[in-house]
This record gives sequence, structure tokens and C-alpha cells, in this order.
Amino acid sequence: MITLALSKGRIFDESAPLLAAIGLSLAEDPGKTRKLIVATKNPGVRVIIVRATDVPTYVQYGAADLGIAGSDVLAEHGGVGLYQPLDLAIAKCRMVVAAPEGFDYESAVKQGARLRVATKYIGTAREHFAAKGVHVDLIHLYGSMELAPLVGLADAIVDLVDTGNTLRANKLKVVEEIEPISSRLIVNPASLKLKRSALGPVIDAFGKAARG
Ligand code: PRT
Ligand code: MG
Repeated sequence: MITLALSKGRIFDESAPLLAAIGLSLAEDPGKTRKLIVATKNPGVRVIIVRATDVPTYVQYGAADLGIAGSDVLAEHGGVGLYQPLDLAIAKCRMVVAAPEGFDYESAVKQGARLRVATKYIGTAREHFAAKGVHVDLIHLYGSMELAPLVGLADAIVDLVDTGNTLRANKLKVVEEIEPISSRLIVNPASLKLKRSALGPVIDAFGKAARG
């Protein structure tokens, strides 16, 4: 049996066509069922439904043989113990620094102001500002980062942007691009050795489906 770790929401929504293309459609809609282990059309493959940030952990420890995770989540996790054979080019967005529309971020940085930055992505943010030589105090949040500058918790945020609608609705603007984000197939290296005959074809099929 092969176990694939997936998260509900964007990643599942955008993985569904790939899964269908390779004969791994789910027996139940993960958005509706309360089951956390869901069968697929292939009796040799099951899916476990976990939080997006937990997908790398399940694969790292071999509780899942493979999974689909955002490069944002993988960067925070560190990628230790994970083989990352494929960029699936789904759930794309950008990691950015954003600040209130009226805030002169460039000047504040030039003047060496010590900025307070709220984010769920502490590792990515730390690396970004260190590379620029900008001193920041990072505040760790678990969601709704866009709120932080509006209520004086932070000067800026590091967060994901897709359409930009959430930033606009909260009178925030992008002040720096950090990196493009997409979802990756991740594989447990021991599983790959022990189950190569079963896993190899699944990985190849994902590759073909992702290339369209
Ligand atoms: O919800 P949960 O806490 O379980 O986990 P999660 O929020 O990480 O899951 P989910 O499903 O929201 O995101 C899973 C993955 O989707 C992320 O790890 C990214 O790799 C990817 N992804 C792609 C995104 C977005 N696009 C995205 N736009 N994840 C989040 N967003 C959020 C963003 O943080 C912001 O709040 O959507 C909002 C902005 O969207 P726009 O379109 O208004 O700009
Ligand atoms: Mg979410």
C-alpha cells in the first residue's frame, strides 16, 4: 500500500485534475467527508488528509510515502529527509513583503529603522532580511497576517499573495518580492528504496501529468 499525504483546500483543489489523470481520484471529497484516510480508485494507493504545514512531517517520518506541499511550507520545514523530485506547478503564488499603502517602506529601510514584521514564515523572513542586512523584529503569527499592520502589531508582513485582493481589501501593498511559490511532490527516501516498483510509476505519472 502506498500512502499519499494531501491537504484540503487549494492544494487538493489543484491536485485533483492531476490525481484524476493518473488514476488516483479520491473515493470521497476531502472537503466533505470527515474521514482522514480516503481510498483512491487505485486499490494500492490511499490518501491521508493533514494540515498543509504537516505534510512534510508525515512524509519525513515515513507515515506517508509521498505528499504534495507548497515550497513555502517546505522552506520552513527545511526539507530534511525529503526527496523532492517534481515541481507540480500548482497552487502558485508569490512570497512578498507587504505594508500599509501609506507606509514609506523604502525610506524606513534606508534610514535603518528597526521594523516589526509579522509572519507565519519566520525562517523565510529571517533569511530574506538578513540577506538584505535589514534589522527586523519578527512576530510569529499563525494566520490572518494582513490584520497585523492595521492594528499596530507590525509595520509590515511577510505573506503569500495570489490575486492581491486580500492586500487591496486591507489597504496594504507589496513592497518587496521574495520568491515565486508552487507545490512540490515530496517523497520519503526510504520508501523509494523499499517500494520502488510501486512508487516509481506513480512519480513518473505525476511528472507526465504535471507537464500536461
Ligand atoms: O488552512 P491551514 O492552516 O490548514 O493551512 P494553510 O493556510 O497553509 O493551507 P491553504 O490551503 O490555505 O494553503 C496551502 C498552500 O497553498 C500554501 O502553503 C501555498 O503553497 C499555496 N497557496 C497558493 C496559497 C495561496 N496561493 C494564497 N493566496 N496559500 C495561501 N494563500 C493566502 C494568502 O496567505 C493570503 O491570505 O490567500 C490570501 C491571498 O490571496 P489573494 O488571492 O487575495 O492575493
Ligand atoms: Mg488557510
